[in-house]
Amino acid sequence: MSTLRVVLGDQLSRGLAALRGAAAGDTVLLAEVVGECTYVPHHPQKIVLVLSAMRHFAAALAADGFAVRYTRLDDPANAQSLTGEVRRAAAALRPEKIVVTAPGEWRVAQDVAGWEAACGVPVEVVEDDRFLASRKFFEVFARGRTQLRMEFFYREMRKAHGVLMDGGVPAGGKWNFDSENRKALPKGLRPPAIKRFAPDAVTQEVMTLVKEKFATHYGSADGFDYPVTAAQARAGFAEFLAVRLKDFGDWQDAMAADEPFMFHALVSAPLNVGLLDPLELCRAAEETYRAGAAPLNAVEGFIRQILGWREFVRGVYWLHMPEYAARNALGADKRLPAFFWTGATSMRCVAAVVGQTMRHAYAHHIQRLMITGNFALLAGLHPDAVDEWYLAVYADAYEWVEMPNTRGMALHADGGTVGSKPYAASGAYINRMSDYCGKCFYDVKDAAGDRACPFNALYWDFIARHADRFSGNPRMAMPVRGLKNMAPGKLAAVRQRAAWLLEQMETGAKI
Ligand code: FAD
Ligand code: DLZ
Ligand code: SF4
Repeated sequence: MSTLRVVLGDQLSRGLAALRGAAAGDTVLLAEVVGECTYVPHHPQKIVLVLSAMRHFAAALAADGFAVRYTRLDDPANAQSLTGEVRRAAAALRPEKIVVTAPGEWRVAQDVAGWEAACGVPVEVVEDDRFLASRKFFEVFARGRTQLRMEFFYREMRKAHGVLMDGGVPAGGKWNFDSENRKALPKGLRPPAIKRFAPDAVTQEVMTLVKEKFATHYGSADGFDYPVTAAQARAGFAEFLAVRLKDFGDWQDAMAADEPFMFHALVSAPLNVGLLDPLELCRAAEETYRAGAAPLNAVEGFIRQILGWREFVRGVYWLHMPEYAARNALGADKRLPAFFWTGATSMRCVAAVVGQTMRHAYAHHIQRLMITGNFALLAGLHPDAVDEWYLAVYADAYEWVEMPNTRGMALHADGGTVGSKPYAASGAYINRMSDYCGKCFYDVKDAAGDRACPFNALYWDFIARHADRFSGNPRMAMPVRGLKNMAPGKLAAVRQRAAWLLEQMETGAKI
């Protein structure tokens, strides 16, 4: 019985469920299609990463004896959609069955649901067991709980997978060392250089193609140096374990204008296309701790991101889609200001994060959450526009992970499913955790004057706009009290400044 085995661009794992049990006569299909490159205007480096990794993966499969059907983006016969390419392959090969691993995104799962009718061939969708929490596991975890909290899910995951456990108890006697992960960066501390990967001939060809086809997208393919094979991705991770992991915990939340990567692992992009395995990453980090080469606060912090947050947000996404995509609990309705796409703003923190995002298709978590995300939250930008931006600009962005982080964690638009309180912060937080403010046009200590930091005015305006809602949330008691204690004259001046800033943005003027 011949089977057509479809592998999507973020399913480039040799152990992929749809490849298991492949037999002589089967064909593996990979297709580069314009539809997947443009459903949002992806950063060219993200497209290069996916297409180059697909080409390398297909070549490795073919070398191992698989029959591979590969559609290039510039093939004149290309139908330019996943459904179109599966239909074309089914018509040419006449398989008795199509097998595909469950897609990561709701949008693509809807497409796959139409393949049987489109191709006239039975379609088997097999579970994506590269994730460590199955959808069933998450449903059982969520059942009967009024609130889903990552921390409780994470503990279940640690126990279920035996990660950082000493018998029945967590290593070091504590589940979570988050409170030891919030240090500001001391002056003069320079993170080590990152291992990057010079494009080979395959990648260079893809870069030329992408530059030609997607010239209008934000950012450039130039400077692309992501890993595009599993071997490269493992080498990049090995370097993180050896050089940066020991400091990851201490400076996880720190930001610096000239240091886009700090002590982060840079594994999300290769991990999300399937070049790395999440459990292997956690086990390797744990071994580093057990060997005494990295402290527990760093290792636990790293494992929590992968075994905890990454699996948790995926669980939330599939539990609540498709209605999650329409949530807008705070009624945010403003347009995305142009500086998200250009970086042309006098706010040094925002300009730095947008600038490095443009150059590298990367920003680390606190930059995404507390600079661009925080700004979008405070200014009341519409979640659809913010989601589109995050999905387009980061090399690691797929809706299953992007949306709960953006709409949920950053914008609180999901009403508290992902986080129990909004991550709203004024300039004081940014000043404490970064070196952005010292050389900024704005004054981080001021909230109402002409040069007052926009984060300050927008912060208090945000708390004031939603004071009724937040007064019922004990975790928001402090800012609500702060608002009540503010002299009425001062509050009026601050809110006037916020109104002016919002108006400037609405008219497209620079702030
Ligand atoms: P490190 O800081 O070294 O962390 C290690 C790994 O942990 C990451 O590679 C990632 O796989 C995982 N991880 C860490 N935090 C999270 C998280 N909150 N959710 C899921 N996984 C996490 N991550 C994506 O992979 N794709 C996205 O599209 C994405 N969008 C985001 C949008 C917003 C608004 C925010 C606040 C966060 C988003 N994140 C996203 C999470 C996080 O910012 C990135 O995973 C991280 O910055 C990737 O860099 P790194 O590999 O150096 O991570
Ligand atoms: C992100 C992406 C891009 C840019 N291009 C392709 C492609 O040409 N072919 C393909 O199979 N997949 C691509 N992808 C990844 C898909 O969009 C991905 O499978 C969905 O986002 C589901 O997670
Ligand atoms: Fe950002 Fe305000 Fe600091 Fe300027 S002063 S860098 S706008 S937080």
